[in-house]
Amino acid sequence: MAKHEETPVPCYSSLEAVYGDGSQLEEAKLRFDHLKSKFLQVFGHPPDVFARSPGRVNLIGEHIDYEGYSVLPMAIRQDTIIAIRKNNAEKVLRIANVNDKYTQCNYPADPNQAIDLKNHRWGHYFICGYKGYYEFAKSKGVNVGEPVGLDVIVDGTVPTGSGLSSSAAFVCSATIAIMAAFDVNFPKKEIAQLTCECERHIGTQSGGMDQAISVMAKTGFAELIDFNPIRATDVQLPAGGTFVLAHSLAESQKAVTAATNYNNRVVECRLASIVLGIKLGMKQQDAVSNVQTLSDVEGLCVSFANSRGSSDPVIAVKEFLKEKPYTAEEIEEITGESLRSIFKNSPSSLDVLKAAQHYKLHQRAAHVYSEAKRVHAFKDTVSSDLSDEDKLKKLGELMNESHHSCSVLYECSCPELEELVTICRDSDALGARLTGAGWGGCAVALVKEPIVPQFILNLKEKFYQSRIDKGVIGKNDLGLYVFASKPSSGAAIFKF
Ligand code: NG1
Ligand code: MG
Repeated sequence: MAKHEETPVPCYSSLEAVYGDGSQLEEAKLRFDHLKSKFLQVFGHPPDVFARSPGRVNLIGEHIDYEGYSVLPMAIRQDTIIAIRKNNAEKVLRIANVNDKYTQCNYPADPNQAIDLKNHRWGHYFICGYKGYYEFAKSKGVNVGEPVGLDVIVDGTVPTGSGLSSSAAFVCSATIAIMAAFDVNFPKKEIAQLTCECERHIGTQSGGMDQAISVMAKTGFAELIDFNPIRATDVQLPAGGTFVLAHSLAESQKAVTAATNYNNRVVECRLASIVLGIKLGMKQQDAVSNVQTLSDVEGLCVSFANSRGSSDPVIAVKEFLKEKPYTAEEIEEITGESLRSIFKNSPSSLDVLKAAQHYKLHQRAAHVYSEAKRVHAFKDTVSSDLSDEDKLKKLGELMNESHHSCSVLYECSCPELEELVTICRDSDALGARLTGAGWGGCAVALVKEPIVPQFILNLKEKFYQSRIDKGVIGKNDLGLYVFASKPSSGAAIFKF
């Protein structure tokens, strides 16, 4: 039997295969019916085909996917569904949304168009998928023909800016909808790779976690995702524990703040790896040309650690990267090349250099190497012969350590997330951490199943009530911001 990731995105003629037969199915039926009638109303004809792709919660392994390290997310039930139809009459991509907050975006049907990053629009994410499809199809020798118009309506339930990957749910669903409209399909792992690459058209130098889990998830399992090449291994979580997601109500606008947040960290990691490479014996020029990520120099770091009787790459970080932030001049002194020249081919990195005061190489590298280890400790704990109770306790501890590292070393938390994580722990979570890119968005807490209702009540009382009173969120909307989540299924196509 072909491996799950080698098979194409499944195509169904009914919703049950994805949404089960419970209350989720009823909700899905309403959404798909609404999407269909809205499509007819906006475009004057029904859609041809639908695609869906879910958001995700990352359980552990934060800000390490782009450094080449494995991560451990699970898909959530919230997703993006898209209705699509080719429109041969006009060479226009008309992208509408069921939510009036997002006004219709029109783009030319031109796969080579540049995305206007200075004017961020929600429809840009669709164009990422559009460009990605053409780039990939051409590389596969598919005869793509002349571009045609596309009519599209989007319905997303993944809260935006919440670290639950609404962006990847949108990009993956868009790419798969476009493929379905053109009647082509590819193995899931290839779609995971192509969507990872094409989401970078939005200007963030993201890793591939979100797209990989959105495309390849399976009901009932979290997945250990490896990169280069992308691979997913099922992880069956121990019985008796539930992951609860809670929104800090601080929105993280990653596409807009990339130069000081997300891309800044990618640049710092690259500089940390080049400096480590040089300190560990590489020629300056070799390091600058060949070292991209901390995983590229891990071998050197481990060899050094071995000489000190350890196998922990953090030993090399402690030895060779000073804790005090580096100035650009200090790094240039070590590399023998200007930072502008090192990043000359990456406009978004040049934006980082313009905005940066200094570079915290020690802290970022220490986070990445230690977080990469925690992911494997998490996976090993799950498959160990400990009792479920002991497993859950250990997983909670690893989540707490991960949060500490994100907060102190990677500095991707924020006051609201700190408050929320503390409240989760005070409310008897086994562990709690920020999830996703951070700087706002959600926390994920591991909670013993029987206390979940009480846990949610505590969060309501200690975190949300004052915000409800101030009108930050509506009193009936709490369920949108705090909910228990089970591992849900990955991308799918629907033809009815
Ligand atoms: P979110 O939380 O969806 O913005 C981002 C990246 C991931 C990963 C995490 C941090 C994108 C599309 N995704 O996720 O690749 O690096 O941050 O672990 O930018
Ligand atoms: Mg995102």
